Amino acid sequence: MNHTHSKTAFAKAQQLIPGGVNSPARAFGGVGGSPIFIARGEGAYLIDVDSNRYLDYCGSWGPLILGHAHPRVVAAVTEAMARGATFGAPTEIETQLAELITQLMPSIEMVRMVSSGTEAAMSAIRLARGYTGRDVIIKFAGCYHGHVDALLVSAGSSATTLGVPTSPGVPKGCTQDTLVLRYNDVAGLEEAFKTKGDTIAGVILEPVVGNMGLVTPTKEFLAALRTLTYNAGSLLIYDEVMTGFRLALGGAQQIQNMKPDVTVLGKIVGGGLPVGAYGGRADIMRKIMPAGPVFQAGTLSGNPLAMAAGLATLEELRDRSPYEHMEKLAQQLEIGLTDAAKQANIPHRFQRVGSMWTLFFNPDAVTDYDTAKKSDAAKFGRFFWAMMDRSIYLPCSQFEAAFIMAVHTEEHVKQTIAAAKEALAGI
Ligand code: HOZ
Repeated sequence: MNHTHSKTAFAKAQQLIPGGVNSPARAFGGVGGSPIFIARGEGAYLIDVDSNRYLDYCGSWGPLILGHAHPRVVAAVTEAMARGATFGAPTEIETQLAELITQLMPSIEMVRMVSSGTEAAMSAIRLARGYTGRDVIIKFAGCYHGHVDALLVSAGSSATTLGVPTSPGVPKGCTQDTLVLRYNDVAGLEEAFKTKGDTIAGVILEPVVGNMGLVTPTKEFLAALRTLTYNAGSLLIYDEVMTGFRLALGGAQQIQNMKPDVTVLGKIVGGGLPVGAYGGRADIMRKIMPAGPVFQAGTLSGNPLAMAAGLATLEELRDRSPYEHMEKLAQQLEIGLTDAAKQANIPHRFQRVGSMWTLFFNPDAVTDYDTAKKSDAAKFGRFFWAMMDRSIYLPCSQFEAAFIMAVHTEEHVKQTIAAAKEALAGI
């Protein structure tokens, strides 16, 4: 496959943009080689600047559940743009999107829009601290909540791919109140609450982890999270940036039958435009300025274009529910890729919830950060490029989830399985 234009574009970008990219996850650091530069997207396909066409399982890392350039989203954004890009004053569409979010996720009684998942997570922990008057936040190793100083410790996603335990530039003071525990470790959680319960403002987690590859919580872990936070007066914060509106209309909390106090949203809620949001119980959310004392602000928060993209996306998901379709395809993919890996004699674990999945090059179940890190990332890199050679675009790291989109078809899945058979046999 010819990548000449991508290579030239990357060389130029590296002179002007650190590392040639505006976010490290896309630099192909976990798989080697240089990133392809994208010219456009069409439904389930990405087309690069060398006119190569790929079947896409990254979907811009999750937001594009409806596929690229979905007509309803394009129309909504085009109309909004014609009315004006931003006013820095309230618009009715912000309330419309807020209303739909509260209908789809009943634990969210009020919601505040921001411009990224990072901003939403940062604001949610400030709110937890402001609401409880306590400082300590518990996070879990391998979960990623954006590049918030206080949460950039043992973080997943590109921090894991690139081996960054804690970034330079994050002062010790910013993380001294962050307690990092092991995902799925009930005893560790109980111990933390026993010794420090009255200092814990909140516990933040990905309720199904996408950022160390796909990792699921145990029932016991979820039950302990809810009970311990409730009893200690701490807030349970669900980071549903990846899972929100994806695992079900009501997110991971719907399929887990959980009621977090605060939920962090991003990706799908913006339909591909830069949006984050955080919401929860009304008594908690009323602590946010100007209703309450916890400060948080943003010129482009609730931006009309972004709201239009998010609203059109959520309405489409509500009206045409693609979840069964995606589940069926995901099951077929799981069976096909698992068989292909077995035939090639490759130690593996295929882990999946709904349309989120990871093929771990790991003989054991991946339940936390330590087991995730035992995966053979070099082998994943070879698999990634072998799939690229067969026109399949996967997230470029072993430590990320891949996504089925509503526009994928059975034919796409068959093509992917056939490609994987060849790819796995050759690595
Ligand atoms: N949050 C995305 C999935 N882990 C990564 C996107 C990025 O860092 O560019």
